Amino acid sequence: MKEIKNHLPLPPLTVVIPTLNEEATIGEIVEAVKPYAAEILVVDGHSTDATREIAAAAGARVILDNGRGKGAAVRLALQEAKNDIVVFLDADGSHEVRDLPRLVEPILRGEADLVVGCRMTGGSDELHGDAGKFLRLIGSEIITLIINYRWNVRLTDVQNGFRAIRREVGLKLGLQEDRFAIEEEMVMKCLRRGFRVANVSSHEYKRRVGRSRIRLERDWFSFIWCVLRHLPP
Ligand SMILES: Nc1nc2c(ncn2[C@@H]2O[C@H](COP(=O)(O)OP(=O)(O)OP(=O)(O)O)[C@@H](O)[C@H]2O)c(=O)[nH]1
Ligand SMILES: [Mg+2]
Repeated sequence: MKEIKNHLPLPPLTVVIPTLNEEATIGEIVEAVKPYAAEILVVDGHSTDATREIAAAAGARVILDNGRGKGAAVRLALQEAKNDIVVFLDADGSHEVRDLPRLVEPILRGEADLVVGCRMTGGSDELHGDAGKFLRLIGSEIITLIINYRWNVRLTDVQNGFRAIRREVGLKLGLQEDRFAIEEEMVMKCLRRGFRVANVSSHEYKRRVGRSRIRLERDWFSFIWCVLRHLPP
């Protein structure tokens, strides 16, 4: 158990950080999660910069994904993780590491199987300010609404990559998405199987360096298609 001031004691956690060319930030992210993690697993998408070397030098276990995308990395991480609770955190500095204890608390209290950090209530620097961000915000809200009415829940964010899941649950879901739709697929498959999903507010910062790996034209289609495919009873 790790004692964290003002929070429930943390059992051993695996913190998974998917990376693709994140040499500018991966070192400090690994350092930042150390107080909370029993295992730090960096799943790398064949970076061509020094991401893997920096992550390993900072103390993370580094493995390679199959080259198909972040979703493939998430699926591999669930298999490889050594602990019962797995936390996912991006490598670009956009997630608030200090929120990690709050993120896992609903699982520790036995109230949830999957907890997703919520940018709508926690605030986001990525979803406001220009037309592209506005489209991401509206798209994300619509997907959340559809899921809420389909499963009669009242979630506030289903796409944020900052999340915690019971490993046993994650492995039962039969996740298939290779790219970024993995996040909403995980939520929908949990709801479909009767697992409990919760949100916890967490601020999203702008990616610190480099550019997003999401390509709106390709990935928004896969986001919408993924929702439609999993809706029928
Ligand atoms: N292993 C692996 N990680 C990836 C891959 N693509 C992206 N990532 C990582 O997944 C995380 C999320 O990717 P981002 O490009 O930041 O996507 P995003 O956060 O939706 O986009 P921004 O909001 O613009 O940052 C980052 O840590 C990336 O390095 C991949 O193919 N394989
Ligand atoms: Mg990002």
